[in-house]
Amino acid sequence: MIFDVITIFPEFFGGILEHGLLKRALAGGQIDIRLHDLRDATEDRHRTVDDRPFGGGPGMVFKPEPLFRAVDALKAESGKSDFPVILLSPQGRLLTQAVAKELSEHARLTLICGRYEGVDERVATHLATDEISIGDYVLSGGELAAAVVMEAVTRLLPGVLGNEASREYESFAPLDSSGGPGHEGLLDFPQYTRPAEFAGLRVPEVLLSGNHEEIREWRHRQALEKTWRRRPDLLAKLQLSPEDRAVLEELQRTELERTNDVILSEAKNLGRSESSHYRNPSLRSG
Ligand code: 4HQ
Repeated sequence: MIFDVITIFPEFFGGILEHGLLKRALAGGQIDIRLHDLRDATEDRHRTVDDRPFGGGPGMVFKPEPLFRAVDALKAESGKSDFPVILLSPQGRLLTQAVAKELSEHARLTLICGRYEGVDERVATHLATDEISIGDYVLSGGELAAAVVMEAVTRLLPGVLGNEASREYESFAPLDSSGGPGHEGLLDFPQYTRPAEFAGLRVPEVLLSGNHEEIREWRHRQALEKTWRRRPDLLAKLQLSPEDRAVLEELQRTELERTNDVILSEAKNLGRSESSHYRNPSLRSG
């Protein structure tokens, strides 16, 4: 995979290329990251990349010409023009594991990093083939977002992860991994390591039991329950087994009972604090 990154801050990427996964993938030849200083695609003496917004308003906007020129140079150099050109922006489609997977299937990706108030809209409409956002918050530049895209995509490339199996166990593992030991779109089950007791906190007994079948079931149930509590939106997209659906129905029932108990005891407390005249006899406690 070749990543072409267009930025006014190529030095920004120094650190992340020298550590961890990206460093290893660079060394292993699975990826090449080519940093392009947008100012090299300017033609004026001051290497101008920005200008004031038409219509007024604060801040500056990236001019279209240097960006079009920079991408044209990549097309000329590669002899191709069919690679994705991605503008990082909060208006883009959200980066998900599925989007990362889709991007990882290309041989080459161009990432455009904006700064300031944004980028002339003609870049989004007539140069970029895709706009991607890494989340609903505001960054000062596209560089961090580009780094996130590169990391998420690189981990999916063949031969990059030392342990090919471990990816399957994680949150957001590909949905088509059924049949394997994967957790198919669920959040991670909790992990523990030694010591078995720390500050009075014990590791769940089942994990120390050595019973691998029970451990597998426990982990799956933990993943299911955590996903149900924290990310029900993820569950809605999954095809659950009848066993899993039974587990969720049971969770729902016990949760409902708990809520009812809370409401009932609050109602009783209310009754106690008000005049006995208005007290509902059915709520009166013993
Ligand atoms: N940006 N996901 C760059 C973002 C962003 C995001 C705001 C992109 C500023 C100039 N990019 N502009 N969120 O917040 O990708």
